[in-house]
Amino acid sequence: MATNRTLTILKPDCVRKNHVGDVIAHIQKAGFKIVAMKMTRLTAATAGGFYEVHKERPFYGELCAFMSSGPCVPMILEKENAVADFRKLIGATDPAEAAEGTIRKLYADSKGENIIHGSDSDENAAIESAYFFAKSEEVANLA
Ligand code: DGI
Repeated sequence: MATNRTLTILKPDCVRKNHVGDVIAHIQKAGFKIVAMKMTRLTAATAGGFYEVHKERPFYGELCAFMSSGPCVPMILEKENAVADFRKLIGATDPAEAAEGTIRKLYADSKGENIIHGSDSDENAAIESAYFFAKSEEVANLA
């Protein structure tokens, strides 16, 4: 299986609840390497651009308000089969439906405030990574 990358965001609820360290430890124990990381506060417009695919959905306004409600921690992660394995690690969108032991099951409160994002395809991982990071901010060689 090929090594590839995924984009995650530890969302504002994760930062507010002081779970950044716990969630990063969980991610690293699962074998993901951090290729890029920062803490930033999104504007509603930047959050809206990131979730543009959902702009016709009824929860879009709420989602943009939540994602810009405080600082968040975007990261690019690398591992074999990163996109699929990371989606499995974080669990279903609604924490009530997420499998036991997943990050959303352990730390999230609701479907709207579900602590963490994970890209859903290699193509989106590349687009989303470029949304947050310049190439010069990615560590080229993790060894
Ligand atoms: O890829 P996911 O984050 O698991 O889920 P998604 O792409 O379907 O939705 C993106 C985010 O939008 C999700 O993490 C939280 C938010 N969202 C999705 N469905 C709902 C929602 N927010 C609210 N308030 N209500 C929803 O039904």
